[in-house]
Amino acid sequence: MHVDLDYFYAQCEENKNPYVRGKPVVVCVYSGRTEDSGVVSTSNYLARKYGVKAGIPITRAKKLLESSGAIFFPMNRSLYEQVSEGIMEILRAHSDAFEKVGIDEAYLEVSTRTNGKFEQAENIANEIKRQILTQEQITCSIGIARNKLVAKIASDERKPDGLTIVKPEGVHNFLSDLPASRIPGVGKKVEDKLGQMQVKTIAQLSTISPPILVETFGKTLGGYLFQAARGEDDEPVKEREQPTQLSRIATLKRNTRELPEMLPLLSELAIAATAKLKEESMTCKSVAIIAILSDLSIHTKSKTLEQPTADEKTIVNAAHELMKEFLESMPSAIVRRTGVKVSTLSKLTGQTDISNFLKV
Ligand code: TTP
Ligand code: CA
Repeated sequence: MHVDLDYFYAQCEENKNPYVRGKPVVVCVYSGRTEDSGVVSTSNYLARKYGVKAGIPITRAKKLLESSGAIFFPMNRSLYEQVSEGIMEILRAHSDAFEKVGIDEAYLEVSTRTNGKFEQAENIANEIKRQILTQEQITCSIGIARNKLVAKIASDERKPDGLTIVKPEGVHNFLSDLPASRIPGVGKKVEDKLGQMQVKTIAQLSTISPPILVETFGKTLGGYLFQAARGEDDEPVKEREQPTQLSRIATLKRNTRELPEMLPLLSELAIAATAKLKEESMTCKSVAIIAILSDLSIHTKSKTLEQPTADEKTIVNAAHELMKEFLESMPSAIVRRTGVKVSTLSKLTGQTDISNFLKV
């Protein structure tokens, strides 16, 4: 089973700001250079009717939506992460094995609990939809098939609030008329190359011989396309391994050893690392700063916290303190890039822990 949340960031904003319902909603990543510079992260389906979708410049979105009453939100990643976390808990509870592949997407192995019966999988899918809607007011689209590839293509078939079941005997029919671009991993570049080979649909792709695919796309991608066109995929649903450390690193606007000049970026990185930690439902016991100097030498300085935490303030303060100590210990250091690393991670388990954790 592949579950994909519908227009996810925009749906979170609709729930948080009910006054926007019925209007085009656009979630933006502002770059901060000028008032409207940046790109669209996602939009609700109404905004998409005006041609506004992920990746287009905000200025263009504003033109397309002129006098439509559209509402623009800056990206609020920690809100989306909290909503996602609640949903992932629901999904995990309905699976034999669970693989989260992004903030709004996951694969669920349900073969054992359904005895391989698609009807039972359908019941589970409906129950999942009901629980996500009740608990988080979010709709999702689900695909069910005998492997991850077809399940993923299926979840994208009827959006929003879709449920598409492709039984093994129906795979061929299901895939045949779909554009080859519906195969995960087939982006603009591959699509263009296929176009030059007169390949538009998956059925047409399945007529191309392996040597030609390998010659055109290389062994890995060529081999993948050959199998994908036939709906073949034997990747298991993999429980993701827990990370043991997380870091965020970025380049300063200019090389410096002035602490006040570094603090905004350092805070931003600490906040981003904390957000990731929360997304993974983890805490850290150690915090480190990374300093890459103008001569490109790499230095780190770390400290152990009194107790495991996922508290943003604690982690930001620790990073500030460490950078101050580092600069004092290296009087000639001129910093070019800086980073924050959290380590000695542990997983928060159980519902009570997680709800406590969200209050942090
Ligand atoms: P998607 O699942 O691609 O898109 P979506 O959930 O907004 O819409 P759909 O109903 O078609 O599934 O991406 C999930 C989230 O990831 C999305 O809400 C915002 C974010 N995102 C970006 O920030 N930039 C991007 O270019 C894309 C594609 C997504
Ligand atoms: Ca989605």
